[in-house]
Amino acid sequence: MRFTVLISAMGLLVSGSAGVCFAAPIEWAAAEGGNGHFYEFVPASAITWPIARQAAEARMFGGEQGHLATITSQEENNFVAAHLLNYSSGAWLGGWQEVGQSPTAGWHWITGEPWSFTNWHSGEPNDLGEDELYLDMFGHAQPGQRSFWNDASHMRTYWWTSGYIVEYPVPEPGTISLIAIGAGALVRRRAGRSATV
Ligand SMILES: [Ca+2]
Ligand SMILES: [Ca+2]
Repeated sequence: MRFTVLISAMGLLVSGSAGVCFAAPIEWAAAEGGNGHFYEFVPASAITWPIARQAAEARMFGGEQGHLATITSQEENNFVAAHLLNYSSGAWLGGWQEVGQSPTAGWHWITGEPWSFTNWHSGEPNDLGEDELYLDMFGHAQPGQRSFWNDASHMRTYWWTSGYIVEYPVPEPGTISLIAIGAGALVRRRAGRSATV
């Protein structure tokens, strides 16, 4: 928990210096029943699922490559919704469906994890008007539907999807302490600078 707070504080520093409101990766810690993975919401309006997937896989944290988040339990869904959706009207996740299936069949996670847990909103997945083969999570744009899932088209962008959620595996040993040290140095440098002006 203490570590999560430290990383979150670093996220605030990052957002403050960049002038962009988003959080740095936060840990779903084992002490909270989590898997030790890190998650972040990346704002990107008018982005399609394939581009979001590429962008997620280009990101690194703790020496590990990211990917669109794979939500394989209610607890993981709850964590993501609680910690990341405040920034998002909705977000792409790492689920996809084979072409030519019924709306509910042929779904996979991009990591190859079993497709066993789902959190579809009522009436979803529905292939609304066309094949909708890609997964998004509703956010604050739809208060009554927040944290529930929708199938959507890879060809389109959506007003309720303002970015994507990236998941990172457990960091490589030693990388987090370096990040923490870097954050501490940044705090000291900023504090010193503000004292002189
Ligand atoms: Ca996952
Ligand atoms: Ca749909």
